[in-house]
This record gives sequence, structure tokens and C-alpha cells, in this order.
Amino acid sequence: MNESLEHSEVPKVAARSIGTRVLRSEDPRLLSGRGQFLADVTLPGELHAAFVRSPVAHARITRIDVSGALDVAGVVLVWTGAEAAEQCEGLVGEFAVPGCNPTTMPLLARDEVCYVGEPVAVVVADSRYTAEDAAERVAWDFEELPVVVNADDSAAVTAVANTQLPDNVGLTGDASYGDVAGAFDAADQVVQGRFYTCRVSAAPMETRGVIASYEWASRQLKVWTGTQMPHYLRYCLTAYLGFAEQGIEVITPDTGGGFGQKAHVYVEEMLLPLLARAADRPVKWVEDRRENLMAGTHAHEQFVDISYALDTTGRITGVRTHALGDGGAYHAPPWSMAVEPWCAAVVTPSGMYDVPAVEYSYTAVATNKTPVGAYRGVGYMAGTLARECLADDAARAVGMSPFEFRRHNVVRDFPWTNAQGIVYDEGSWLATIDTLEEMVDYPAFLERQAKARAEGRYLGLGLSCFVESSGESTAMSQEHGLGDVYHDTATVRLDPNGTATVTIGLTAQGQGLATTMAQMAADALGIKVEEVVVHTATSTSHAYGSGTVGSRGAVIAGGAVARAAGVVREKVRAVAAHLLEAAPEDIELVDGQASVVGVPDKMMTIAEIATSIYFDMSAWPEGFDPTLEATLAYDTSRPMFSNGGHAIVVEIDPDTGLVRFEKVFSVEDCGIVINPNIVEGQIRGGVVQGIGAAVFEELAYDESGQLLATTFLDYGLPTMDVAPPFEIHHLESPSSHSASGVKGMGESGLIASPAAVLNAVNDALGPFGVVLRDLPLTPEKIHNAIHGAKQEKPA
Ligand code: MCN
Ligand code: SMO
Repeated sequence: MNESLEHSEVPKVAARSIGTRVLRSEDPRLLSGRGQFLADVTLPGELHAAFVRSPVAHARITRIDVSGALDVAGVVLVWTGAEAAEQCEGLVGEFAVPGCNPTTMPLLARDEVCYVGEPVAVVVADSRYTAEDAAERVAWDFEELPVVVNADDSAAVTAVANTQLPDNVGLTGDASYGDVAGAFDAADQVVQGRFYTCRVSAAPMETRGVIASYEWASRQLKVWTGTQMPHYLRYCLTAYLGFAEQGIEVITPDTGGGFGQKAHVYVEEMLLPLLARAADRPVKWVEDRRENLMAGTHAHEQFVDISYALDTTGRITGVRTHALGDGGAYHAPPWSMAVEPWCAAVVTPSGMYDVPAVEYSYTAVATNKTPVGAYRGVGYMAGTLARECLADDAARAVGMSPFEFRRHNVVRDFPWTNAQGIVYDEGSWLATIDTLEEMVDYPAFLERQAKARAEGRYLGLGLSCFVESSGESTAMSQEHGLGDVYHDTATVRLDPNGTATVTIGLTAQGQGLATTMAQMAADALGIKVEEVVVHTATSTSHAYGSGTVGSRGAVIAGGAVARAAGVVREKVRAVAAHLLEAAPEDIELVDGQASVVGVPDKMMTIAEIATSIYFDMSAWPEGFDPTLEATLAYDTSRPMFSNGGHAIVVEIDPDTGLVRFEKVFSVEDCGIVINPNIVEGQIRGGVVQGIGAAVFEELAYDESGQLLATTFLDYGLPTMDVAPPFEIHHLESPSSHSASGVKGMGESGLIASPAAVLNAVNDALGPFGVVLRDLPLTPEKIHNAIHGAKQEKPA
């Protein structure tokens, strides 16, 4: 734990801006087309890279001939695996728990290609056209090897997907807490199911891309990329490639979404700097959509087997979970194949329910498919889908409504320690269920549903509740048995005119951190939010950050901002006290004024104080240090958990199998809400992504390992026409640990909405007596389920 970095040194501040619907400061620029994205960056003399990517899923490379490409006018360099390996063996992917077998992902494949899209060679030329044309002229021969395209075959080792993992296992482990066997032996009934979350893409609107420039004279390397972890990338550029870290600047321009896909270190990010150095010219690569769907990390694919032991009253007395993840061909560094099955099994077994006995196991296996990486709500989505959909099965088995069943099992008293020993300090778990039930007006819905059925229309209501670990921190990592260490810094400066300039270590992919962190700083300094400008981590020259992952921005960047602002605030109070002839403890900073508590006419503006600190030594108390700028780090001393739930109403067309989304009801408790507009935007976006993952999206492969979706024509992203209206309700159980009581929430929408969708579809399918458990819920699947069932079962 990192108690030394805790917030306790931050004075509690009056919330003026926090909690209000401040408009996003990012929007005027971004919405009027003034954003500067990676593709907008053009460097003098730049060259362009194009990759040769494997057209087959698994093969041994027997010959590569690049001479045809080198002959093309304008081509500067062509590298294959041999040249790349001279510089770097590859990126090691592993997870720091027993049972992980690491892999090394070569920068360019050398002997073996393990998935369609794996880079085999790279061409650098004076234009993108030339580079692409020349890439076509790289000739290579290969011997095809047996292919593994699904997790069950991989687990059975029908073939080896990657010779680095002879038994196909990337990661495996298990644990048991409490008397699980006893709970299942004594159970009145056991319900179980196998749930499948299909392979999808995070599909950020802006694909990946890298620009690198290297100045040999000063040994300065600049790397532009939309990464979510610029400081970690900078560290890797030194660790793997030997560039001097002090000479490296990683620049993250405006970024059109990351959603976890950009929370990886990619081979392209390693190659471009090497190529720029070798060519002595800047090199640029901007991924196209086809490449992104093939070579950006994939997400989600896993099977979760889950069973509940239920007692006679309908209490869950034990849960068993086994998660089998299809990890693709390599561990995607740095998170590895653990992202899905480990998270699903370890982090989500009990959710909001008071389950005394928990057993889980997880296995990630390799297949000849693109590596699976992080995607908003890593593993939580699949774990929540299994748990919440089995809860509906259990509710049906014991004859309770989905609300009653959850209320019967929910944890009511806090702090609560789950079977695994993880402590939950506070939460509004029961209130989440009650609030959702009120919002949907359940009796009225049942009536409407019955009436609709009588008319041959099929409405369904699906419920899903979640607990989300938020504010990823050292403490959170340790609580889950890992050794990751996190902290971030922020710099807060009060300017001579009393405005503030703030720099944080987290990048922004669209979360609105520049706005919310300005709100944090404004309240901590006692000035107006319009008087604060926040620079998110656009360059590693500024504040240090561990990355915008694990919904940590509000908590961690917020904590660092509050701590740094606290130091500056004390300086202002000291000078105010001196000038107003009062004790510093009696000085209040609110709304741009420093005033003496209880003496309303004794006040001056914070701007006047700032000006005098910079320009008038006579304003300083004895021995005053005029530094009006502070950089401090923050980490939490304890893990913190948000909670909430969604209820989704759908209608199924029995003739076409299409699902129409009527309405989403969401309850979110992320402690104190900094900005309700932004939090609601996060919920809407996340839920719609979850609707996509549940119904429209799938990165399917054929038996030979060919990816079947490489454009947005064959990969169905949800668009505004399917996005339903939302009703959102905020509950606030403040964290007693974070600055201002905030908790994170950026992943909650996607974590819990697919379960609500599946539950809603199954509720609508109720009259046909069928229950679906595999995503995506395509029209075909639903149509077949209805027509396979032939006719409605009697109610
Ligand atoms: N917020 C708030 N009050 C709270 C909690 C959060 O106002 N109590 C605000 C935050 O200040 C921030 C936003 O809500 O502006 C999300 O906050 P948080 O939950 O702290 O998450 P992060 O800032 O760390 O963002 C990361 C998270 C993750 S892990 C993924 S994945 C994801 C997500 O955010 N990727 C996104 N949301 C995304 N939204 C956009 N537009 N693009 C992405 O790539
Ligand atoms: S998947 Mo978010 O980047 O933790």
C-alpha cells in the first residue's frame, strides 16, 4: 500500500464546481474540427511505412525476398524479421502470477507467423502509396501449419498455435475460499450455465498510428502515438531498444478513443523509432480500418462456466466459476492474456451478493488469432454477464422476480469482506436494486409485457448489477494478489493574475479529463473553473502518469491535483493571513476571494494575492518561499469500488429476430460525481458499446483462421439509430479515501450492459421456453431459437 501518498494531507475543500454540469472545455475545439490528431501531424521530410502482414493464420516462413520492393523508386528501407531481431528480440508478454507461460512477440515475424495480420515485413518509402505498392512486392514462401481457431480445440491441443507455448496454455490458475464443496453438497438446487462472450474490437474511431523522428546530433527521439500509457511506452523504448530515456519524448496528440486497445505497447511503436533512426528521416504510419481490425488487439472472447448452489430460500451459498479465454497468438504486452479470464474469474465472482463460498479457475489458451487485449471493463464484462445472467436463471428456478432474487442475496452492511478477503468500504448495493425497480415501474412493465404478448409482441426487461473496481492503484493490485505499482503526478501553478495552470500525467482519449480536473483544481484553490486550464498528458515532458486505464483518472489524477493544489493553497492562505492580519487557519478561499472566517468585510481577491506573491516582496510573511507551483504524486491506500446497475427494455421481432432497444435505465454510484454531464456521457457511451458487444459485433474467423470482418460493413458497430433513450439516476456513496470522495466509473456502462441485454432478450423469449447464453444475439440466432421452439409454451 502507498500510505505515504494518501490524501490525508489534502485539506477538505468546499465543492463549488464539483457536482455541477460544467460544459466540456474540450468541445469547442474538437467539435469545430480544430482537433490535432495523429494523422494531422506532418513533419518536414517525413517518410511513410506500410506493413506486409500475414495472409495465413499459421505458417513457417521458408523464404523472404525483398528485392522486388527495394527496386521500387522511392523506397528507402525494407525490413524483415531478421533486421528487426538485430535490434530487439521482441516484446515479452507475461502476467506476474504463478501459472503464466510468457511469450515473446517478435517485432516482425521471423520463422513462424501465428495469426492473420501478424507483421512480416515493413517498407519505408517517400509516400504511403509507394510504401503500399512496394509492400505488395515483398515475396515470401511459407509452409502452412495446423491451425487452432477456438478455445476448446486449443485446450485439447488439437494443434499447437504458437511453438512458444507447446501446450497452448498462456495462463492458468485457481483458488477456493470457504466451504464450496459443502455448499454444493447441501444445496437445495444448483443452477449452471456456460456463457460465451464473442470476440470483438474496441474499434476506436481513430485507428492506431505512430510517427517517429530521431535527431542523431542531439540523440532526441520523438514519438507521436495515441497511446494511453505514454510514460510506460517511453520506459519500454529504453528498456527494449536502448534509446536514452532522457532524450525520448512521447507525444500524444488529440486521440479519438482508446477504450483499452491503446493501453498496450505495440510492435509498430517499437519499429517506427528504429526505422526513423535507420532512415535518418521521420517515419509515419497511420493504420487503416482493415489493419486495425486485424492487428489492433481484439477483445472479450471467452467462455465462462458458472454454477450457483442455492438453499431452500433462494440464497446463493456457493459459486463456482471457470473462465476459458481465447487469448490469440501471443500475450499482448503488458497486460497479457490475463485481461479476460483472470479478471472474469478472480475479480467478479460474487458481485453485490453475499456469497460465503467461492471457487474459481481460469485458463487462457493460445489460438491462431489476433492477440486479445484490454477493452473497457476487462474481464468484468464476461464475469458480470455470467453472474448476472445466471442470477436470472436462478430467480426463475426459485420463482422470484429478478429484483427480489437480487434483493434476497445482496450485501446490506458495510464494510463487507467477501469470501476472498477483499474489503468493500461502502456502497449503495441494495439501493441500486430498489432504485432500478422503481425507475422501471416493474408492476407496470409486467402488465405492459403481458398485454403486448397477447398481441404477439415480445417485450423483455433485463437487469444487471455490478461492482466495479475503480481508481486502479497499488492497493487495488495488491488486494487482487498482484504486484503492480502505480502513481501519478500533477503540477498545479497559480499564475500571476490568479488563474491556474494544471498538468496531469493521464492522457485523454475523450473522457473529458481536462474539464473535470479543472473542476477539482478550481475548488481546491477557491477560484472559478473558467480560470483553470488543464493540460492532460500530451507529452512525457510533463507530469508522470501510469496510464489512463482501470478507471483511475478521477481518483488518481484528481488526488494528485488536489494534493498539489493543497500546497499552493496553503501559500495563498499564508500571504492572505499576513495581509489581512489574521491566522492562516482562519483564511477561507472561495469564489476567488480570500476572507477571514467570521469577519465578512476582511477579504481580498486571490488574484491580488497571486500578483503580490510574484511582484511584491513586501506582501510576503517572514521567510516566505514564493514558489506558487507544486508537483505531487497520488495513489490510494485502499482499493475502492463503484457500483450500479442497468435495466434495459427490448422488443424482439419474432419474424426477423431483430432486437429493438426501447429504453435503458441506469443507476450509477461513483461516489461524489465531479461532472454529471461527463459521467452520464460515459454511461451512455459504455452502454451502447455493450449493446454492440451483445448484439451487433463479432470478429468471426473461419476454420482456416481467416478473419471474416475487416471493414465496418461486416463488423456491425452500433450507431445512433439503435441507441435508445436513457434515464440515469445517481447514487452517491463517497469514498472516505479519495480526494473529495470520488470513485471511478469509466468502464461501468460496458461492464454491465451486455448482461442486461441478454437477460432482456431471454425475458422476451420467455414464452418460447428458450434461453440463450452466447453472444452476439444475432437476428439469426434469435430467429432460430424462436422457430426451433416451434410454438409458445403456455405461460
Ligand atoms: N468522473 C466524474 N466523477 C466521478 C468519476 C468520474 O466526473 N466520480 C469523470 C472523470 O473525471 C473523467 C470521466 O468521468 O472525466 C471518466 O473517469 P474515470 O472513471 O476516472 O476514468 P478515466 O478517466 O481513468 O478514463 C479511463 C476509462 C477507461 S479505463 C476506458 S477503457 C475508457 C473510458 O475511460 N476509454 C474511453 N471511457 C472512455 N471514453 C472515451 N470517450 N474514450 C475512451 O477511449
Ligand atoms: S480497458 Mo481501460 O483502458 O482500463
